[in-house]
Amino acid sequence: MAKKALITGVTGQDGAYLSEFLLNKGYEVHGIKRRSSLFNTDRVDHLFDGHHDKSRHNFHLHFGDMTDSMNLTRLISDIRPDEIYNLAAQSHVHVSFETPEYTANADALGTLRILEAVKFLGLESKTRIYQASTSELYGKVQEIPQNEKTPFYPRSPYAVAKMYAYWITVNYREAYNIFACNGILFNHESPIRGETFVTRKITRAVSKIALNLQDCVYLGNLNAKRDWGHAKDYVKMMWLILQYKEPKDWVIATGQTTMVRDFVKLAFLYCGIELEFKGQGVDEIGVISSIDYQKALNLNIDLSHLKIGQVVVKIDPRYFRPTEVDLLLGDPSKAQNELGWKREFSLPDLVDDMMQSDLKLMKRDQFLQNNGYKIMRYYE
Ligand code: NAP
Ligand code: F7E
Repeated sequence: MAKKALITGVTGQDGAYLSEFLLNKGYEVHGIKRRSSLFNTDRVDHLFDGHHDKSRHNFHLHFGDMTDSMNLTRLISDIRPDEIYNLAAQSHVHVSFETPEYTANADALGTLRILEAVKFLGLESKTRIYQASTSELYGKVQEIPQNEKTPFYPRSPYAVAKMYAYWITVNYREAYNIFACNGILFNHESPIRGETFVTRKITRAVSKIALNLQDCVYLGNLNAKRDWGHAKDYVKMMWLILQYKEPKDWVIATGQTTMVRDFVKLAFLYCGIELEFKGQGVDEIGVISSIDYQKALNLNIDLSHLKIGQVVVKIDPRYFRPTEVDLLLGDPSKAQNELGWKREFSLPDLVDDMMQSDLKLMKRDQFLQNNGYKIMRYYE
């Protein structure tokens, strides 16, 4: 019998990669998606063959919501999963300042609803639970680097909600003997990262600037430092965490930290554009300092519309947060020693992967624009 996995947040970045990973391992995968007035399954459409094709029946989607206890309990009762990966969340830190109550409901109480359903249904000894915890728990960091023992100091409604989820997971493990684990994952990105997280916002904007579809990108705090890895490497760790001999909480990180400003430089450099930053605070600007036209031509990009000295990065204070997390740097030693955590993607590999994908998408937009179609504006 194939193992059954239930993934909340299946339509998100991690949900999509994890589904692919588990299907390749022979799992029967069930995902919970929200009803939406527009299609929201872009990231998993390639895995879904519809309800009527009997040849590939390992991937199932169910309507549901983290704010609906009855719905979650019924789905868990019907599916009786061996493993639950609780990935669903209002996951945008900045947005959590605008929607703090909803964020707490989905991210904190949503986790409780999953745990309580497993207990209520008597599945404590059958169902293992992975909780998507986060480096945001460390917030105003109490030590560098951060490990499993570093005290938490959350700095946003998102992080505070995730702190409740972290501790309720620990509590249900200790109180009811449920195999429930926290993966404290540091930032992980990919070509299918949500468009308003900073890495994807940058790779999309740089691609548009290189293709003459946009002049300049507006960003917030360029000094923030993040420990960025590739989501493909991280979903494998979610699975390994649930295969370990005992339930524990784990830091998954690269052990390297990079400033937002340097990520911007790497993304431009991919297209042959070198940047220098001038000025300070809200007046800081990113200026083109050299152009490698040949490197761009090798990517089939014509940079003749760009000039040395042109400003392509500006600051917009609307992207500043009321309280910021300045520096995250994870210490993944425990996962390296006990889970065998090793990653395939370095930071330059990640930038290359994202830039390659976004250039392809933006070339499609360029083609549409040249043929008279209006390109959608995205809120960033
Ligand atoms: P994501 O792309 O934002 O995906 C979030 C998923 O949750 C989406 O499928 C979303 O559905 C779903 N969702 C949101 N609210 C929901 C609700 N009320 N009911 C049901 N589903 C809901 O996030 P991600 O980057 O894949 O991250 C996965 C998880 O890991 C999240 O819990 C996040 O907080 C956590 N995490 C992420 C990172 C990271 O760097 N990516 C690091 C640490 C922890 P829609 O598609 O309909 O919006
Ligand atoms: O911001 C700065 C911003 O929104 C990273 C989520 O997946 O990872 C993610 O949270 C940094 C911050 O991710 C812009 O101020 C500058 O310091 O990409 P982000 P995040 O807040 O780190 C953690 C681990 C999670 O758990 C979350 O779910 O970049 N920044 N300028 C900007 N950020 C955004 N979004 N947009 C800007 O224009």
